[in-house]
Amino acid sequence: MRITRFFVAAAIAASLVAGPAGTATADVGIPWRLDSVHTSSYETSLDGWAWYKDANLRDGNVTRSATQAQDGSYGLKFYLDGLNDDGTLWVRKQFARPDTTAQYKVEVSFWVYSGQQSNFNTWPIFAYIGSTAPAAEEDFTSVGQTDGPVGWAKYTHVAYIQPEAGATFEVAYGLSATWEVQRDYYLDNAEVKIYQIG
Ligand SMILES: [Ca+2]
Ligand SMILES: [Ca+2]
Repeated sequence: MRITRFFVAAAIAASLVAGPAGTATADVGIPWRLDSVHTSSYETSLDGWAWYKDANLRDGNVTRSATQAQDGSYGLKFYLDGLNDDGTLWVRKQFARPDTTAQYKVEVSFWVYSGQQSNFNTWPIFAYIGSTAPAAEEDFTSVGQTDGPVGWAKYTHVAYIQPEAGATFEVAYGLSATWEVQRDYYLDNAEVKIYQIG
């Protein structure tokens, strides 16, 4: 995992305790105030999110689809060709910081649909918040696994942005192939919350 000055120690601890629908507890007592919420349900467009894959993924893409939706009628279909037994596919969007002199807390949440339940052969779900764009699986934080209970499950990741980190930051989420099959997963309803102190 790449750790830069972008993350403080508390951010690492928070990401470890933030699981599916989980709540980070590392910053209890800090008076975080919600500054803004950016919701993407993908009903008419990708809403500024663009998809990327790392060099290990044999093939893959992200398209809007009405096959499954957690909110509204459309979601994102992630198609992964896992025949390399490896590879990561994600969507990414850049956000501006309202005030570049203050520390911020950023939380991204999103929903993943699993069409089956499996006790093995689950695929890791990843999220990322950072000052530069992620390029490969090792840049991401694991936030859970696919194919738990059938249906939709929510995943959350939290990070902290230091004052010196720059005027913009990148948010990304997606999943990795770990099995030699081709699969579709549906994701929807991403929410990026930006908190300011005080
Ligand atoms: Ca939607
Ligand atoms: Ca991998």
